Parts: sequence; structure tokens; C-alpha cells
Amino acid sequence: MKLKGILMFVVLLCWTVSAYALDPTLTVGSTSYQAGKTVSVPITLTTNGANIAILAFELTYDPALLSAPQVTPGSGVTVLGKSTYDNKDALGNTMSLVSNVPTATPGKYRVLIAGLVDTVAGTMTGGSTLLTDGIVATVSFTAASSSTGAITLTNSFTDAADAAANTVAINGSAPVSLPFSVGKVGDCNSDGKVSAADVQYAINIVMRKTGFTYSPLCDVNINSTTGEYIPDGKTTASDVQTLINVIMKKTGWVLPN
Ligand SMILES: [Ca+2]
Ligand SMILES: [Ca+2]
Repeated sequence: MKLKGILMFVVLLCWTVSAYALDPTLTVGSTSYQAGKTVSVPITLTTNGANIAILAFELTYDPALLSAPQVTPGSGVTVLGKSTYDNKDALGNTMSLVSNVPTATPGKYRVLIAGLVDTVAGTMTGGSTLLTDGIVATVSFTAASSSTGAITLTNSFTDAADAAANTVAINGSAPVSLPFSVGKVGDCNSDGKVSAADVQYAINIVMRKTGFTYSPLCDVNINSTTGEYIPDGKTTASDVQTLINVIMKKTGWVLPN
């Protein structure tokens, strides 16, 4: 009876775990941008243990506010031998997503992350490698010079499969609103330059001193190896140390323009 009870418990536990297993999730990162400048939006994958060899997503945006989408594969994707593909033609126009009709459809940018196909060399790499957690792509746009307020990006489509071509369910993130900021990233005190005063400003935010609150300009997280700008929506010790490294001109520590 005792063994039977234990077996029942194990079966119930397994059922519970499988019933509540999380689907992988693709998140559109929130960041800040300046009117007329480039805005880079990180796309982050959380696999939750799923085997994902190929992945597609589509960003919906207001073409009056954002233009010229351009994807760059995340450093982890490149290491895996994969590449990114998008729905732009040779002229840089985004193409219709219906029946391959070559009609421009501004406002929808679709990206596929898959094995790298080199038609010139006749080679393929990364066909079976599995994506790992982290930034899988960065999509940059040009923000209109008249942009004010926040821009909303929607991850309206996600599609994934494993190396055996089985479809993998994946969740896209909710609409993300990108805050508008005027100034240079790292210029916490808005005096037009990044200096030791900005380090002190960031320290004051972390120390919750009166009059010093979070600003996207003081959210400066970067990956010094890949150069990726990965703001996390808060100003913490990590931002203070980043500013210190930038001001000390340590190799690799460069803030976006
Ligand atoms: Ca400053
Ligand atoms: Ca931060």
C-alpha cells in the first residue's frame, strides 16, 4: 500500500509539472529613442526548456513614426551558425506577407531566425543547433524627426519548430511602449555630455535621493563583448558601473549615440 501511494504521488507530480510547463516566450524589449535617430529594440527568447531550432516573429509598428527596420542576429545566434532573414526586397521595401504578393506592407516587419544558407558558397550551417535564452535579434528602426511621446511595438506573430520540423508553441509578448527621451544615453543630468557628474547622478538615483528618479537616459546597460545596448527599465548599480567603465574608456564600453 505504501509503495502504491508513493507511485500515485509521483504520477500526480509528473502530471502537475507537465500541465503547468511554460511555453517559450519571445519578448520585445522596451527602450528609449530620440526623434530622428536610430532606435534599437532587443528581442529576447526565454525557451523554458523547449527545443527551438527555427523561429519567426513579426513586429507591427506605426510607419509614420518608425521606418527602415533592420534586423541583426544576436551574438548567441551567430555562434550557433544561424542567421536572420526578413521580409524586405532588394530595394529595402517590406513585402506583403500574403501569398508572396510583392506589395509593400509598411508597418509589419517579419523576421526568421534559421540555419545560415550561403547560396554563393553552396553551404549551410546551424541547421540543427538549438536556440538558447537571451537576445536572439536586435531590430533597429529610424524614428521620425517629429516623433513625440511613446511608440508602441506589437509582437503580433510567433512561429517556431524544433530540429525535426515539429511545430513548437511559443508566446509573443504584449504590446511594448517605447518611451521618448531627448538627449544622449548616459547623459543622466542632461547637460549635453557624459561625465563624472552623470555617475554621481546615477548613484543618487540608486540611493533614492530626493529629486533623482529613473530616466531612460540613465539606463545604460550594455554588453561590453557584443556592444549590444540592453536597457532593463531601471537604474541600478550595474548602470553606475557601466558609466564608470565608459568614462574610463575601458575597451568595449561604448554607449549608443
Ligand atoms: Ca551629463
Ligand atoms: Ca539599467
